[in-house]
Amino acid sequence: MKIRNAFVNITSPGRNFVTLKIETDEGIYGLGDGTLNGRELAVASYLSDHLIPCLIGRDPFQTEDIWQYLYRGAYWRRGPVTMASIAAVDVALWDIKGKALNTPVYNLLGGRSRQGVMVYAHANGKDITHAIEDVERHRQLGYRAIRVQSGFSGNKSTYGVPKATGRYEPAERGLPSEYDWATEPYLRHVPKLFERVRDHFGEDLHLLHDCHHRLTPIEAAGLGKELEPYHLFWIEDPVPAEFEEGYRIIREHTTTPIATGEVFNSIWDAHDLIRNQWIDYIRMTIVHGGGITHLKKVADFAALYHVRTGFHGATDLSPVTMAAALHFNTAINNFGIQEHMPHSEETDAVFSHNYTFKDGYMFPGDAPGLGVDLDENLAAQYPYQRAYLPINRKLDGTLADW
Ligand code: KDG
Ligand code: MG
Repeated sequence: MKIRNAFVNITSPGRNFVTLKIETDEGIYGLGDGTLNGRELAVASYLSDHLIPCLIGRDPFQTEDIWQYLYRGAYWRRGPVTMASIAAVDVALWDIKGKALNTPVYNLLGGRSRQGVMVYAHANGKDITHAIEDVERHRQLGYRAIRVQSGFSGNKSTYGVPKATGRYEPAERGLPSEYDWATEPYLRHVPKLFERVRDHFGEDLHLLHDCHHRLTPIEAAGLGKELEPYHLFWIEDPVPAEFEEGYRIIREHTTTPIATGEVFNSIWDAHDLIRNQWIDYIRMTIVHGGGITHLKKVADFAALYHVRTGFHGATDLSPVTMAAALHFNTAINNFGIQEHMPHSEETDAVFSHNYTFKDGYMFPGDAPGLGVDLDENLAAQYPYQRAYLPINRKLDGTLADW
């Protein structure tokens, strides 16, 4: 079998997605996600202008060799644009392989290691009372693990809470919005939030929280310590993670588990975090981490250090990535949890899929390959729209991490 052609689809059914379709001379095709929130067109160009010409005529079964060719062959390694592009190719090839062998991708990665993939939902509210109502709503939908974020006095807005009613979607159309940020009221608020939530729901629910890169190591260490009585499943991204050593300080002060890595794109972003056991969960997922081929190595390396996966699963990761993650999570031993932020109806109509949700678990389905398809006619009705993630400034105007 040979790769005959490949092209990039950009569509915006509610939000932007970049999808690579690779076609073979035997009529089988595969899909890969290359969406990079706010920088979509850079990946589209990397794929169309630089990778696709190198793929034509290759054997799509050679996932390892093609991955090495694209990674080492570029000379310029790593970075989110490069690695999302390589991921799009890699995932499309695994999809082709599964279809050609008439088996779901999880069978190519080790077969079933579990019955279902535990997922966590997002609950939020403009204050603690509304957040508790939203936790209850998600509990009734069957979720056993829930991330909780709420607004608080002292900051007009915060990460994870919508400005108005409706679903939370961080990317906004047009140029980047600017929000203000003050750490002190946040640090006073979060322990009160989890005290109330635990008090209301008891111990029989996994609770998670995303700090979204906004703290310093010593602030995060203090927060982790204050949250210990509420037994969180994790706090996520307590500090900006490019400085891995910062996690040592957090680790030395608290037993609250730590998750990070949604912005990572290579094992070399997480190597020290894992081998020093400074984190408990690695969140780098398939689209931003170079695809299934690289993530399998990352997960196997992490397993040696008791680090489990907790893949990013926000709406800016397309249904193709969700499907790939569910196959992956079904197969590996050191799976921890998977984030689940359901896509809009428009997105699900463009990307029909076999994966399902029931009682807090998701299932990849047994269709050959990934079990996702792209309706290109429908996709064409939603042209690309420029959109960005927001910017944060401290109250005196200093630019801060969002
Ligand atoms: O594109 C950025 C979002 O995916 C990110 O802000 C979502 O932090 C996030 C999460 O944990 O889902
Ligand atoms: Mg996050």
